Amino acid sequence: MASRSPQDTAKHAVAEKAAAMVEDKMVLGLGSGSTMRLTLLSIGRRIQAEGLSLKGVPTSEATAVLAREQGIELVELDARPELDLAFDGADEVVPGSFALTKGLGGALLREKLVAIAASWLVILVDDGKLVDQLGSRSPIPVEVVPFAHKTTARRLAKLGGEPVLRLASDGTPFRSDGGNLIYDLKMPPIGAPEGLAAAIKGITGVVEHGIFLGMAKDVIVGNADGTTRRLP
Ligand code: ABF
Repeated sequence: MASRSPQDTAKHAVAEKAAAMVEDKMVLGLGSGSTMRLTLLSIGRRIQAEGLSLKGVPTSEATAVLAREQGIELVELDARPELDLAFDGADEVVPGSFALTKGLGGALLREKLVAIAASWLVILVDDGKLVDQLGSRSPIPVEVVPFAHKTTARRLAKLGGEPVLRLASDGTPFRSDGGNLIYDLKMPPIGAPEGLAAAIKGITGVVEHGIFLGMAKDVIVGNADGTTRRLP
């Protein structure tokens, strides 16, 4: 078996820890990204071994496919608007405030809808994602409607950053699962994310942004040596 990179070791450790939090009959929020993929596989192993019966709301088509393969029954958020527990990855986490940047995977709108619905949102990251201020290592993804998106981008630029239209691997504009475009807003480190979040949300044409404030209840961090820690 090929040896794991330190980051992979950390992600596997976090995934195991998260899967251990799941209890029979829970309705879960299921985030997206590579750490979530490993978490779904770990949950799948528990379903096989222990016969757990679980339902889940997926935040992306990719997560929906994998969750179903693991034996998790998919449900609509409208049918189960209160989730017992949700897991998701993140691109940046500020220890202390648990402010997050999310959305580099392109699923930020559904991720935020699920995060808000969860009684307990657990964020799963390797320790490279910890930052003092949002914007330090990641741009802020902003999902916008395609209509007049360049005009929306010009308004985003007035907030002091550089909006870059996200492209798919074939060079065409990336489309979210909802059919929208994403601008990655490169910002200097953000001292007051509340103000920026409100300003972005106030621009007509913006559907949602990747700043998540006051949503995470728990952050589990994976270390390169395969240990994990919970942020206080
Ligand atoms: C989702 O996947 C996103 O909000 C975030 O952009 C990304 C993190 O992925 P990974 O676990 O692969 O770093 O959670």
